[in-house]
Amino acid sequence: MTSTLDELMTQRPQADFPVLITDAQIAEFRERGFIRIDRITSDNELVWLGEVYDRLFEERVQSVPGGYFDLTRPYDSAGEDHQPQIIMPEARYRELRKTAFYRNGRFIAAHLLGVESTNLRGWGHMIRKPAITGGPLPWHQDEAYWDPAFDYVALGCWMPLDPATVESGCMSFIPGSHRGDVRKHRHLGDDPAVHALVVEDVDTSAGVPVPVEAGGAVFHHCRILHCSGSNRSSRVRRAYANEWQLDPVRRETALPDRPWIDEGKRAWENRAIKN
Ligand SMILES: O=C(O)CCC(=O)C(=O)O
Repeated sequence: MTSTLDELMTQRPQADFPVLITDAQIAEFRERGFIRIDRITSDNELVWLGEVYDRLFEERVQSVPGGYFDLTRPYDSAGEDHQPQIIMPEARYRELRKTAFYRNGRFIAAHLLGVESTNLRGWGHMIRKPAITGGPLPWHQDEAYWDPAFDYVALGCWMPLDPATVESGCMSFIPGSHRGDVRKHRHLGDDPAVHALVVEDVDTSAGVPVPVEAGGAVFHHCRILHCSGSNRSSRVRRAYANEWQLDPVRRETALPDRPWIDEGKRAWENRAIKN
């Protein structure tokens, strides 16, 4: 008999998987804006997380209101999802905060950002690229999704649950681009009802694909330019990320407006009214 999600949560394996971070890796992160590590979790936890992940997507779980949507199609589109995302699964399933992936992610993030780990807040998201039909996620900066009235000290810790290769849709990064400003973005297809943002005017020829084994991870700065490819392979590419950040600090002088955020909010609210 297959377990329910609540039953699966009680089967979480021990989170005993210590990791180390070296000075050289910290220097690399600060210079290039990202690093890859070979392993962040145990084999057992990877299997368990895979079962949890599959079940969450099968049931299209909304851990927070509206917390399941396709990233690259208008909200509420009918038919097969191209790139569904689940936001904050740990808000409902607290066991996800006790994993080696979560704990090690926070530990490494604190060293990379040079802050106390107890001051870091984490929230998760899961992105699923189905075999063959899973589309690309265009070039963007994570901070472009966030309110420009605040300053952020933040990074993402992204772990694939299947090998992330160039063929299956690994991420690519532009080394050093995290030192720049947040660029002008727009919604994919110029449709604010599509969640994914695209950066304008970027020379993507400097992009470096970063394949990662299942259970490895990439840490990337919230301003680095990055994207992921489509999944041309015959198996799903599952990824689970936690964003780690200090509490955002209100800026004394605002950064340039990010009109795409308000456009997206309006489209999101219209969607909520429709439902
Ligand atoms: O999972 C992906 O394909 C992309 C994820 C991403 O862009 C991110 O976590 O910032």
